[in-house]
Amino acid sequence: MRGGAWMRGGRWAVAGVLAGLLATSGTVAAAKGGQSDGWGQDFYLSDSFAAEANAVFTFGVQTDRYWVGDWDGDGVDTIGSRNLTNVFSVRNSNTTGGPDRQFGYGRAWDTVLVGDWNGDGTDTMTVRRGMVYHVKNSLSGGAADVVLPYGKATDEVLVGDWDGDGRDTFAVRRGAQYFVKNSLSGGPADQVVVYGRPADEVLVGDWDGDGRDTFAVRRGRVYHIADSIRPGQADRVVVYGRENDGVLVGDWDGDGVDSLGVHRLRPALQRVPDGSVTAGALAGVDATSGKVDPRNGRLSHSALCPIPFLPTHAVQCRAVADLVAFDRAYRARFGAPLPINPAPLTTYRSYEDQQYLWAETGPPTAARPGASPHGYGLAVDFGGRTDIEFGRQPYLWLRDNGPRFGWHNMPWNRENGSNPEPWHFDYRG
Ligand SMILES: [Ca+2]
Ligand SMILES: [Ca+2]
Ligand SMILES: [Ca+2]
Ligand SMILES: [Ca+2]
Ligand SMILES: [Zn+2]
Repeated sequence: MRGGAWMRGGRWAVAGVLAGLLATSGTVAAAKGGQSDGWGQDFYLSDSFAAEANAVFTFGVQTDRYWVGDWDGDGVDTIGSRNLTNVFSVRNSNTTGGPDRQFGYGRAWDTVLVGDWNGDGTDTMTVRRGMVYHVKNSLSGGAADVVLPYGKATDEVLVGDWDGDGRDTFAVRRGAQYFVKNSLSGGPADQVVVYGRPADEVLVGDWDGDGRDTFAVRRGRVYHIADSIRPGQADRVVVYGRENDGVLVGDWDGDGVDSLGVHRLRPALQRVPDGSVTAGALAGVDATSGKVDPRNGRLSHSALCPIPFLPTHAVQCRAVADLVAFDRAYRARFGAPLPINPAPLTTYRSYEDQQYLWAETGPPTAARPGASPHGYGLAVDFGGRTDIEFGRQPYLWLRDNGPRFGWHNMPWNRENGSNPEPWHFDYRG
């Protein structure tokens, strides 16, 4: 029932599906209703707004995306995931384990919203394609139950039960303005409200258990929670988790009150296998050759170092100092950390990870295992929560200043190159 998040439509329209998945912006916010914008299969859920998690478990794999729903109608919200294709897995308890149910729905890159569209107490998926919504009232594949146009293709959409009638509907967000609608139909909004700032990440939940969903604003690890839909001050301000966490909203204990949860990737060297190739064995290797090499993706932990400002990710130790200096210069210019994409596989990519991508997505989406420039720990992909686009900041600054620190957007990755990828930078220090 409760819950929601806003999603940007149409952000996957870039060349290269894997690039779309891992290396460019997608969803910007997260919670029940929308896809979590975070990554990682380790979950920390809290039933109160205390900083401590009371459910800690693992579900899925590092490249999965996540949603929250009450899949079995027992009043308890749990986690659902989608793999790199279109297969959804849902689990009905907030504990470590495999899926209770799996089904294929929609296409791999569809924007998916979760809600109780028919008020039967069970959450299901709606696929959004531009301004057309394909509503499904059961957890299964096949044709949608209802197909409806709604709003504009560029709208950011939130899901919630705004009037407490047990059915979830949409609210359209345009900047700091929210157009709340209590039915899945066209026509004017039932309520229009201004809340927060245009750039805020917004969550939806029933924070006080009155049956109606309202908004919360996330700024880093600080959440400003409002118990009614109205402008003005938050009713509560809470601090939870870490800045890079994906955030989730749900009623994890079935008491009628929504609370927060987070999920995150494990630290880099806990995730990647300890290979046998040492830094010395890589002398003279051209990391950008694109040729299959048995050393690629098999680096020893001794050659890899977590990135100090993004410890879920690693590069070769010899590149770290220059990356940190690059980060310092970026912060001085933009007031934010160097925007390395916090998705998995955007820095060092092990041979096992390359094999997994190859098996899941195949050519031409994935590089042949053992040929990825990421397999030497000397490449990073920018993006994720920051848009990296040719001709715009911060791409222009990264392109022009990266070489001072040994990091290059190579000619073939430039706008008119053979493989245009504004987000991909190689280390040539
Ligand atoms: Ca449930
Ligand atoms: Ca339902
Ligand atoms: Ca409703
Ligand atoms: Ca609860
Ligand atoms: Zn890359």
